[in-house]
Amino acid sequence: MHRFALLLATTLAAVVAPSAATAADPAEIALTIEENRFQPEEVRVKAGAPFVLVVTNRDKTAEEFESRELRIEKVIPPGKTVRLRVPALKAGTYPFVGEYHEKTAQGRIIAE
Ligand SMILES: [Cu+2]
Repeated sequence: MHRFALLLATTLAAVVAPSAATAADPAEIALTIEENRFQPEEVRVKAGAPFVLVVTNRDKTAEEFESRELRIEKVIPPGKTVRLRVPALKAGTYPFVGEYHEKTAQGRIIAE
């Protein structure tokens, strides 16, 4: 049976203080884990620019965000949000999974 509740994940622009003269903070990309799936399952980012994945686990069990390609492995407790800094990526596709529910929790980052 298909779930059709699509939560629109918002890409939050980093808030930069008006006086900040340095380069903008890295973009923040929101990812939600719900019913052991990522939403969205596909994220597009600019190649060559670091960013921050802001991952919220709405499930009642822990999940582990894991990507061999990104060299990230991080447990996200139930109900918590974790910020994962991702360095600039070369153009390409970088799969990730929720290791505790690998059959359903699958996604990818596409750097272009
Ligand atoms: Cu793991």
